[in-house]
Amino acid sequence: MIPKSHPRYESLRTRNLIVNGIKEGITSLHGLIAHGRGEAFDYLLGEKTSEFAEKSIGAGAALLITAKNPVISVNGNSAVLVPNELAEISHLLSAPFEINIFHASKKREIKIKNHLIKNGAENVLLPDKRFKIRHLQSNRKYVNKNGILKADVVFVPLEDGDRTEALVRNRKKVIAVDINPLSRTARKATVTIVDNITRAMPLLIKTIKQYKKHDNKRLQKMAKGHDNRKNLKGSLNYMLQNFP
Ligand code: PTJ
Repeated sequence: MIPKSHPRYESLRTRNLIVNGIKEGITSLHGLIAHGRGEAFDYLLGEKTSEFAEKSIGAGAALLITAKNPVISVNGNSAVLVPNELAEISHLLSAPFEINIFHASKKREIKIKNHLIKNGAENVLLPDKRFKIRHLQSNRKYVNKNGILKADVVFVPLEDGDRTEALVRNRKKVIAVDINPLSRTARKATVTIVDNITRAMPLLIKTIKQYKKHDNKRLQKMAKGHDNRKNLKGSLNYMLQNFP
């Protein structure tokens, strides 16, 4: 049990989530490496959400609300770090989940699904070998026909390199959460939220609730006006200048 007074409480809490996720067979062992990389970038952010991330959260919320068929793609890291928040977003948007993992394992897909359901999710889809997206060689090309296949907007909280690019080439808009502004995912997504997923998700929920009151035209304009490249540059400069 970590005392809340510990100066690194939040960091230790999230480490434990990943470690427990591995013990429970939800998170891949590689998830540890991904998490460590995330922690290093979070130091550069001063473990705070920047104004650039706030901007992307706004654009991402606008894109998600105005999507016809939004879907939330989940892997072994996001499932254990923010399951309740993901479930809340899914309810707010009436968007299904689709499990899509890099380190292929049917067993882990089912474990992720059950973990999401235990945390309030309802509609959780699994990939189906009868359907695939183009421009992707790996196992991740298999998708569900009621999820990623028909989606116009895919929310990808935290993942590795080549799939975002493939999703975009399949004419889908992608909203990614990636604390590394230099990653392939960050550079290829339509909207990248450069922040720790644990801070970004509550803010995204708050923004979706607020923006649901706006009309669609205004939201579409906001989403269209987002310049991802400029935002990534801003995030990177923020990190470089963040020393006291
Ligand atoms: O469950 P699977 O098999 O799909 O595997 C999931 C991981 C994450 C292990 C897999 O997708 C992978 O290997 O990812 P990468 O290539 O390590 O990339 C993960 C990205 O997420 C990196 O750019 C990290 O900086 C970033 N990241 C890690 N932790 C966080 C994060 N971004 C936001 N919040 C975090 N907490």
